[in-house]
Amino acid sequence: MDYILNIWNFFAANILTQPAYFIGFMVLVGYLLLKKPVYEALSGFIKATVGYLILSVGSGGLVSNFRPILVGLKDRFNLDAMVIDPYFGQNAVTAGIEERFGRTFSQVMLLLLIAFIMNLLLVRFKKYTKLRAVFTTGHVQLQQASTAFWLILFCFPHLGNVQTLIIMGLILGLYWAVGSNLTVECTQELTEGGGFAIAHQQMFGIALFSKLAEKFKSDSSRKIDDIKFPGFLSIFNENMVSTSVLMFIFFGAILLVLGKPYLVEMGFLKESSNFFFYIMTTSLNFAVYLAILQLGVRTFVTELTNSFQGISNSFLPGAVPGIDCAAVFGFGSANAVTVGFLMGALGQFLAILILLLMKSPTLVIAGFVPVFFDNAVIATFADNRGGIKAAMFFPFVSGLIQVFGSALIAGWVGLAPYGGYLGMFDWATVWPAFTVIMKYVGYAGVAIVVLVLIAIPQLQYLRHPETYFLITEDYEAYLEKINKK
Ligand code: ASC
Repeated sequence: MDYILNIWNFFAANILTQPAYFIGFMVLVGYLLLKKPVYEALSGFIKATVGYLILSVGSGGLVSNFRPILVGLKDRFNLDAMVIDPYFGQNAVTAGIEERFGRTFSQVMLLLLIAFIMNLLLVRFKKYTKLRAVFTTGHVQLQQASTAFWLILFCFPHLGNVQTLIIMGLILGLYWAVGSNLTVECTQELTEGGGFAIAHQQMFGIALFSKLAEKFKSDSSRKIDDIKFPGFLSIFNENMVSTSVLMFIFFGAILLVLGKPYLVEMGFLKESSNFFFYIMTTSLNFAVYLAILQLGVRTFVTELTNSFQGISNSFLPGAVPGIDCAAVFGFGSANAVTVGFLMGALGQFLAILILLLMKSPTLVIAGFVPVFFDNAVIATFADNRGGIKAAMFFPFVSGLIQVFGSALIAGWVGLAPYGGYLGMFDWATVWPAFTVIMKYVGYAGVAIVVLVLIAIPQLQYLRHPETYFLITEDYEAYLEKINKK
């Protein structure tokens, strides 16, 4: 048994929780199952892994460069506030779990095993479960596992370790399978049969806003990239230029507020450096990392789509892999990313102002990851279905919800004093709802949450039984069928 557990720990630590290798590994296995020569499978492994690592350079660069700027506002003004950001959220759980519940979360790898196997089984039996996607974004799974651990202990503080593990495995495994499954239709549409779904932290949000965005569709609604600015404004037609200009204004304003002395003190720039050029370089770097990220997506997505056929043919018929939300930045209107980020930031800042004015006991600082990744993704999907108005409106709404939802839940469950909360859209909406149900209804509440999650894919299926599986199995045939209708 120990031996098997060691192998699992090795696999979990080095592959499952390292999306680059996990994606590479799936590509390798997929190509081998398709009976491709070994050298082709290896080359696929390398391309997919390198592509994913490129994507990580892009998204990591965005996170590490721009998060300190937003968080700086907290330090600069001595605010006693919690940061909504997955990494801060994870740290807060680690810092508080012992003090608050007398526990440590040592079994997280075991939890991942249970939840992952559950996800595979749910998809394997898709005839009954109607679930079509496997969650593969390991670093996000770890962040979610720690927050879920806290929320579940908050509801059932006296639960034994084994029981906690079972409840978490059940609910998290279902959330991963059901959430990523919810994104199948809109992602296939956006990527024109890209053959993947989203496995991240705003899956219910994507499904919800994609649905609502349809209401914005009219004969005159245009997608962001269809809008062509005339005259001097035409420079905005170029994605790299518009991103740089808008980020210069946005981050320039924040950096000016922070002031050069503070930034020098924090080691962001040297006393002798020119402040204007520092702001300029920082803002232009945003476009740089975005371009890197998109290159990464282009490099691995095709490999993944082609090779996953092998896995789905052999083990998981009609399944798609659920991957990082940043993968959609390679599709749809390029400027949707910038628009979503800015509108989401507007929503978050407005919500924070309202919290301040209402003297809320829990203050929130906008974290870069929720503001950027959630809202840029929501904008990309909303733009695809409903055009520019949807792409502006929904990220704004999401920004408000992220702040209010996180402030309420983190204040209530006692995470706020430890400085952070996950803060992504589903964790400011769906998970707080689960927590309320479980806290007040007890074990029957667990049953309710599980039943609701199980029911969601069934309802999706009932709405379109004839094309539900076709959309992942054969996208061309799916298109033909809906076009005929
Ligand atoms: C997250 C998280 C990240 C980013 C990244 C986006 O939730 O923890 O590092 O989003 O996955 O590409």
